[in-house]
Amino acid sequence: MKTVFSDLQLAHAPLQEISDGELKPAVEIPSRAEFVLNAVKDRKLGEIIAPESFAMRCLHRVHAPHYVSFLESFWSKWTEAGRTKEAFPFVWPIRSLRQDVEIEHIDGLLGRYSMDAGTPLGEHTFAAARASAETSLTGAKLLLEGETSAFALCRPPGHHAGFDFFGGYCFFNNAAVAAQYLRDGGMNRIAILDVDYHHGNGTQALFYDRPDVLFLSIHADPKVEYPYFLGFADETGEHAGTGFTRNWPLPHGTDWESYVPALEEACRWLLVYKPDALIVSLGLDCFEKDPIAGFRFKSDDYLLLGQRLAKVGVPTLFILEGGYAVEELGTNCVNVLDGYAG
Ligand code: OKP
Ligand code: ZN
Repeated sequence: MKTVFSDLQLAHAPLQEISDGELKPAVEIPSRAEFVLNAVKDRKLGEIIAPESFAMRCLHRVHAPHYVSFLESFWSKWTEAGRTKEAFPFVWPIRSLRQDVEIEHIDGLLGRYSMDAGTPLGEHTFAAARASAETSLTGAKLLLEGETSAFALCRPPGHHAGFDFFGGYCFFNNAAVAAQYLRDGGMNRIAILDVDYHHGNGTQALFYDRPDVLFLSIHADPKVEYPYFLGFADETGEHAGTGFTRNWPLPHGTDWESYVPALEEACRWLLVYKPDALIVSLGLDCFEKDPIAGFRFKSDDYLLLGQRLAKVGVPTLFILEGGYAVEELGTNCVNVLDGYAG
């Protein structure tokens, strides 16, 4: 299996994040990608290639052009306001505040285009996020060219990012951009299986009214876990997309054994839907030692996950999402890919 990776992605290097009422060391850090890359090399998974460049049009198929421009111009606006360090939003246009005003100040823009205060932005965030999206696009292109699997080593992750907002360490929705690219490349039905510990709210929302992209997600119950406001079992799609979203919220403490029934159900949906391609939003934060999550996967369980996904028998693009136990991240990630490749 080929791996796509760009070291431009390492340039986004947040120092701190707002978490648990404190400024804490950031967890979505460049070394995550380095650990995964080293494991890909050590375990001889296959060739590692750099992403191609893609027109902005590919991002605009999924994200509002004004949102993409906001990210592109963010650092110059931030520094014009006299700021020198990384940025966090702190005010949002929620219920009773106006959505229709034109915002000039960067602090207002940050609130307009974000879902949380937990996602730092810096000088190189746009460049890294763009490289991350191009990494997933290159992986998708490999499938269009006939590869039966590919691994997009993406960072920053994508599944929380929506049409016009960032959050949850995500800026461009890599899985959604790849799914749309596969559709535009002639594939008729795409399935996305999101196995990150957190619900992929951005991906779900982007395809909620569409039958051509099936979204399946197994994750921690949003009643007690981020992102709190989406990912419940009664969300099954709307309009033409009715029935093409499924969520399996699971309790804190879920281990592999109690995860398998949900995974089997998801695989049954894949069997019925018969997608031309499967995109796996591959978060590794169900791992027992993950510092921000509450499931109990062991490293070997990730081999089983890969083996199970191989049995689905559909061309598959793996896209890296979360996973913050950095020391074990490479092993866990490549266990899935190795399990898949057999
Ligand atoms: C991104 B991905 C913990 C704060 C957690 C947000 C988590 C984003 C997860 N105190 N903040 O889905 O792995
Ligand atoms: Zn996650």
